[in-house]
Amino acid sequence: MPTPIDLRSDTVTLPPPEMRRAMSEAALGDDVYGEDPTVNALQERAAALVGMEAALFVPSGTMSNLIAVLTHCGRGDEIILGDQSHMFYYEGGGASVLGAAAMHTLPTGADGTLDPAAIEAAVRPANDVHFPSTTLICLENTHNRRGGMVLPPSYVAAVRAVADRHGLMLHLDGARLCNAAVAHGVSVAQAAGPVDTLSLCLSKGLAAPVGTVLCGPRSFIKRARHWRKVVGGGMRQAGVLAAAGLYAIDHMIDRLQEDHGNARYLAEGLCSIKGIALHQHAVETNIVFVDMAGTGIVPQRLSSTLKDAGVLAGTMGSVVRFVTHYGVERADVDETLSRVAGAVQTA
Ligand code: TLP
Repeated sequence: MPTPIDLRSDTVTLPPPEMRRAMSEAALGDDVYGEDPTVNALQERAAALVGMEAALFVPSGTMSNLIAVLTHCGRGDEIILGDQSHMFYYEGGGASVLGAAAMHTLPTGADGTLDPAAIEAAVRPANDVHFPSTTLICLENTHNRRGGMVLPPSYVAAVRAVADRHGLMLHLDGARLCNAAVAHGVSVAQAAGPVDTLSLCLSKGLAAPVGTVLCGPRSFIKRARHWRKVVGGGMRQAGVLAAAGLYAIDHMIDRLQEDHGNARYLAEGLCSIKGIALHQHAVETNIVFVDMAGTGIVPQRLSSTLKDAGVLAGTMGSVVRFVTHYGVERADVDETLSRVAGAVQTA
């Protein structure tokens, strides 16, 4: 049995040795009192990175998006977001279940965008007892279920204009915002565009073991701090984890380019195997969706067939997701291609 190559997600990344060292040497305090110097340093560093006033260190991307909703919305408010967004699709309906906000979904384009005109049309008329009141628009960059597509800043500006016309807040799920910045060769702040608040994950391609930063205006972060405590995200000597986040920001962003190159190379190789076709608009960052229907392997057996060949990937029917990340070298991609080709041939 060959050692499996794990391309299920960039969440599987392990911290590099220097990151572990930074964790073990971190200065610590009680962060619920606001006294952990390493957490405070990470929050300042993250806010500067995204060009915002303040940031809050939280355990996960899911919790960060939930806290954003709890802070922006009241009971019975409505959020406009994509039907393929992580916040709608993969977060257990938390915005509604725990946040008491309705989710008004719009079709997600192949490039991860929502049509600004459709967003505008979805805004509820004010002062009508029938309707929830629209308060928040959410975007996602890069877009997970759209194969890591990057939202152009001009698009975010168009959505900002809609938000401003109706007095709405704009939140960005920027779990992989650093991938977007590196792909377009711009700063992380530029990649974010004119949003009010954003979540940026440290534990995906940046390889920290845990953690997300919720960023926004100082007054918003002050209120978010309360909601973080309410949902149980107030951690104590969290500097052990924040040290990994600081290391991630300082050392792990530029190398994402390598993951993007590997993803393009992987996509080209996969598509040269008979029966495999690209299942996304373009490969812009580190996520690759292919459709393996043409191989004749029945969808129910796809995951186990690949696993038996030594490749771990995510399957959704005949569509398979591969994610490149820290710890996966070009040689591993070559090996993946030969294992997939072998699996397809013998199936
Ligand atoms: N995404 C995970 C799974 O949940 C699907 C993955 O393997 O890609 N926003 C986006 C855009 C994400 O892709 C994810 C994780 C999150 C938020 C949630 O982050 P965590 O796992 O830290 O709660």
